[in-house]
Amino acid sequence: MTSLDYYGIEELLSDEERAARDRARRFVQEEVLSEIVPCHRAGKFPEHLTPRMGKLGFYAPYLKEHGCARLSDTAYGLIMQELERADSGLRSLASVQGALAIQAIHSFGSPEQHARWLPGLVSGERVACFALTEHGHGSDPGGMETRAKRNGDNYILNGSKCWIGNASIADVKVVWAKDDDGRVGGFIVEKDAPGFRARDIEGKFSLRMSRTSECWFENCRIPEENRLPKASGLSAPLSCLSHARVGIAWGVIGAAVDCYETALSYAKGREQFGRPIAGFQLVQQKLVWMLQEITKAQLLALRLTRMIEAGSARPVQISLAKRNNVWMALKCARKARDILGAAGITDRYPVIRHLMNLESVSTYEGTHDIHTLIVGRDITGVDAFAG
Ligand code: TGC
Ligand code: FAD
Repeated sequence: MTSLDYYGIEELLSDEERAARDRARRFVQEEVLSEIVPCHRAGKFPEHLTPRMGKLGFYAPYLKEHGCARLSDTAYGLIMQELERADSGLRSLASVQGALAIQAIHSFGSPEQHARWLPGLVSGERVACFALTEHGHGSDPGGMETRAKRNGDNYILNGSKCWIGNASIADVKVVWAKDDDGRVGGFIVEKDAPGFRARDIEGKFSLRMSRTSECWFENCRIPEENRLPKASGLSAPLSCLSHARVGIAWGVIGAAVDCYETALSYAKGREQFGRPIAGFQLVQQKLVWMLQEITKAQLLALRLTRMIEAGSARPVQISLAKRNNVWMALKCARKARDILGAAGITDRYPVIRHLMNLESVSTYEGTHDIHTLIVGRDITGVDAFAG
């Protein structure tokens, strides 16, 4: 299958990276595409894909231990691109399970915690969530109100979280809460922990093929050994976000390419005024804009993961890539929908679904404007978040 590659990015990839991408592409074509429209309409994730994606090594594939795939960061990005080409909800599952939950336990857990939780999560036999956002604290997670109070050999968790992917079904919940010293810590809440309850958020027009929940902790007792010992302060969850934002910067290219290819093919086949609409200058302008911005986004994403592989990337550079590439993909989806005319509002074509999904992607993992201010702080030295 050919795909948009105007500047020969293919030549810059290793054989292993191409193989990882092709494996993900095959999985999407053979096992996912036929499921998407019914699942999207029903507002359900095809749960049987969770262990299948684990088997294929899609969760935190850049990690080298605990059964992870030991691939490059670029290969990770390419896998996310193929998943999001199908649906942002599919990539989201891999982001939450891998780059957020597995990453948190891997970075901040003890060897015993690694052995206890990582194998089941990497294989996808167990489902994880990453609970940072609260009802009253989204962009400012540092203001979180959830508390973990020490009580003998336990912690007592009180508070709530909102907009959490898979929280209602997760076997392993990575929950961020402040301890008695007011420091942010990471706590593992296991399935059926007394005092935990969750409810799925209904009525979503975006990311419908993904479960999103709100949840509450009411005197939820968890043993001391469920605290991640190396997580101390807000930088712990924020460092996990960096890994997921890299996956998003690559992933949304997949959604944009799908929109571009759908619009190009439609424009060549659709006739108005006696000729294909692809021949009209205004339509060509939209298609060329998409091609141009996708190509720039590909080069940005590739350079970013090459810097990560070399150990030289800074979190602000990840912010810039997340910000630019999601913005680019949303604009592509919007232009593609326009080119499809009335057909663009139905799920006979993937474009309107990508467009709605990308609205979530623009908000989560730091909104477009929050990333503006993160980069703005870096280049000006002035902190727009300081009160
Ligand atoms: P600030 O002072 O900036 O930072 C606090 C401490 O954290 C460090 N830090 C980072 N460390 C590692 N990686 C990063 N990306 C980091 N960003 C900051 C920082 O150096 C500092 O360390 P220290 O040692 O000095 O304490 O804190 P602030 O309160 O001013 O933060 C503001 C801001 C905007 C940067 C931050 O809070 C932020 O990123 N807000 C956006 C929130 C967000 O992205 N939430 C995502 C929730 S998870 C999610 O959406 C999952 S959806 C997944 C899916 O389905 O795909
Ligand atoms: P707010 O922070 O209330 O922001 C509202 C508006 O105000 C935005 O436009 C924002 O840019 C703007 N704004 C805020 N502060 C400033 C400022 N200082 N300057 C200028 N503008 C500002 N979270 C998790 O922890 N785990 C998950 O698994 C998860 N999954 C999600 C799945 C979906 C589908 C969605 C939609 C969200 C998910 N989130 C998750 C939450 C997500 O990270 C937050 O929605 C996001 O961080 C924004 O927070 P908010 O929605 O509370 O918006």
